[in-house]
Amino acid sequence: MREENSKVLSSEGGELEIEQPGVGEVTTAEAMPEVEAAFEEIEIDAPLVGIIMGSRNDKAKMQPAGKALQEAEIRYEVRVMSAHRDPDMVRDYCSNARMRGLRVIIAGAGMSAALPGVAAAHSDLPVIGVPIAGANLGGLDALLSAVQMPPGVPVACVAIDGAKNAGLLAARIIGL
Ligand code: RP5
Repeated sequence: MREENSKVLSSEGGELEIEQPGVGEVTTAEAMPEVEAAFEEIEIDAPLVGIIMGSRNDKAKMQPAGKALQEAEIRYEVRVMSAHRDPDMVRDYCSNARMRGLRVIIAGAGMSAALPGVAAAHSDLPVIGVPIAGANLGGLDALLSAVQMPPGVPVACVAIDGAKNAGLLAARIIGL
């Protein structure tokens, strides 16, 4: 049995008394074990890490992050969304991330890699940036974009094409 605000919830079934402070009334509520079971299942299956990337073409470079998380038995999800091409999608995903149960966001992008910074602007979760090497500047463009964040909007940045370390770091953050 656990207390949550003014409610007393039981996982053992049976009728519960719910006292509402200030009202002075005592009402009864029927326990709904099936509903509680459904919520428990959601918690069990919910991913803890969101791996996002700016393009489908980044997938191969980002795969080691997923592999590291898989080896650490940490659930994750993968989404493609570009800070420049899909700004609304990035905003919605990142601002809902904590509510959905995510605890870390890994954001990989190449060229002018705004995705990690934009993710950190829309979420207070730890964001790990992965700068991805493009055709022209060897990833220096993406590295500087991810690492040169202004004070107040933190992004942890791994090496160019360093997705494996992003996965390992996310696992360490979750293990704190
Ligand atoms: C970035 O621009 C992506 O992360 C990708 O690395 C780079 C090029 O994107 P594509 O033109 O290959 O989709 O937004």
